[in-house]
Amino acid sequence: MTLTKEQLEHFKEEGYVVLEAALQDADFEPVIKDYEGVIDQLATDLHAEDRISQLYADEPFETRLARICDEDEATYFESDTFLDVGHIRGEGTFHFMRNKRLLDLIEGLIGPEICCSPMTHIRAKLPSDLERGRNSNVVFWHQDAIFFHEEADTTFVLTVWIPLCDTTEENGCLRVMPRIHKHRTVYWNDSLPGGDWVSVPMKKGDVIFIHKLTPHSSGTNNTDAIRWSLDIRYQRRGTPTGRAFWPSFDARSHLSPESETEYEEWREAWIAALEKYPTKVPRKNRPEGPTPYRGDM
Ligand SMILES: O=C(O)CCC(=O)C(=O)O
Ligand SMILES: [Fe+2]
Repeated sequence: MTLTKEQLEHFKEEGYVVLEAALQDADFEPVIKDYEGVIDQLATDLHAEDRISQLYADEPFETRLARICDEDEATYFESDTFLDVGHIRGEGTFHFMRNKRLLDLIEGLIGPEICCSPMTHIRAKLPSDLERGRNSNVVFWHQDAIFFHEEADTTFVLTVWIPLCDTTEENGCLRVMPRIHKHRTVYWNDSLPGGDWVSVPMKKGDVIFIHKLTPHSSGTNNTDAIRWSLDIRYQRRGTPTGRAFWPSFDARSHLSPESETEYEEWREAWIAALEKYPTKVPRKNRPEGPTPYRGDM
């Protein structure tokens, strides 16, 4: 399936587009299997250290980590880092980033030469518990354009946000400000103007494409299950990712199919990169207020 004319038009006009039922349960299985394995190992380790009273082995993917975190505060606050895609380097997750259905849709905006950015995250938005000062993965309004280093300022980077469960206002679904991308402005720091926004509840299987100038956010998770999601960024092969210190990979190439990256290569590249740069290298010369965007749209 490719992007329809209407979907393309919606993206150009509104700065985002939701693609309903773009993926099937089987597409997610490799990712979920990777992370079920990670959480199982975590439970075993924490139980051995007496940090949790049981393994919660009967809990499904949607809740197991949340029950572990009910008992272990440190895991609640550290889950972001230790689960992240470059840290886990799961084979199923790698193959998901090259999922044919996904890339066919992305091709509609990027073209057939597709690079996958190292700015890829899995988010376990854990149940919020404000009384205990817990509020996992609440994301304030921002454009993704502010997260790249200068060399990618004119690159078109597409954010592909994919829920691994149904998302609702109650569990902290995504929210977007439509049409702000048309300002062609990057709003650094807190310079983003207020504006009308919409909640974007999504079903598992739906995918949203977000322009890097489209402000988005998400609130608290007021359920007792996890709002799992992936956010992956794609761009034309050969354009700078703005994260040169971490590995990008060629997800699809018609021109030189031999350049398409294999799993082992990607995994080794992450191991080497994290040894050198365990944390993100901050951007130099970060502008203070709004700046004009002169890049590709
Ligand atoms: O997952 C969220 O709540 C927000 C994620 C986000 O800001 C992004 O994917 O760029
Ligand atoms: Fe974002």
